[in-house]
Amino acid sequence: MSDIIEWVKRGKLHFTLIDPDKQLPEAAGELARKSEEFGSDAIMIGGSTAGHGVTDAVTAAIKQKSKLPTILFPSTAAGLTKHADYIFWMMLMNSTDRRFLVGEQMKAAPYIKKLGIKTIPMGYIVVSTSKNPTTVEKVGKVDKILPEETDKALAYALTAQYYGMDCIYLEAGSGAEKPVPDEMISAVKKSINIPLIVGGGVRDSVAAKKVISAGADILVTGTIAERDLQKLKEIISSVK
Ligand code: 1GP
Repeated sequence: MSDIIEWVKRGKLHFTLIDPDKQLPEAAGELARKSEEFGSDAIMIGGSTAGHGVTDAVTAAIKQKSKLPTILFPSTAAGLTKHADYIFWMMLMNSTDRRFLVGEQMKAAPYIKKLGIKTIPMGYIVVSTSKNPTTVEKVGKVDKILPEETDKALAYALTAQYYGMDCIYLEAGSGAEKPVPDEMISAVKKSINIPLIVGGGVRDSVAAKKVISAGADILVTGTIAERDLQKLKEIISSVK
């Protein structure tokens, strides 16, 4: 069992996502320091295109400035680094591309063993809440889950749980127009018995509160952390 099961026993959590392609190492370190000061619980590191070089430099800088656990959230096997504490060992459950089900994982696995990074098995489910598809929808070639298709999201979440995943991530995609709907979050939370992470499109404390009240154990925010530190602070307070 991975550490995430223990972490959620502390209460509702907030994770800050840093995209190594959008932040220089020094700025990323500073953002991690601020996130820790505001009460965030972990730093996720990843992006749709981030490769080894930038991930390595950014993660090392984050480790220098913050004591928070670092969790890789890579889109491909290229986004690995020895500096991270953990990796979300993801299967993009609703991908139609073998690459995101087992292909990239197979490339990464031997390195994970060598580097000794702890894995957190995760069922990653991307929900289509935006008119214009988000990057993860396009890159991941998703079997679309529309906001009203709660049963479909639920079926994917249960599938992941029965595979033995330690958590589910219901994701609207970075920069999504709207977060995952409350009804979907509640329905998934009621049906699973592993931690539920929710992210994508949360830009203020009102939206954050809704996601947490609906049943998310962990809220992830990325874009707002890059744009507005005051908003990030308010979001983290509303989660706590
Ligand atoms: C991406 O859900 C996260 O996995 C973050 O999304 O950038 O919209 O906060 P935002």
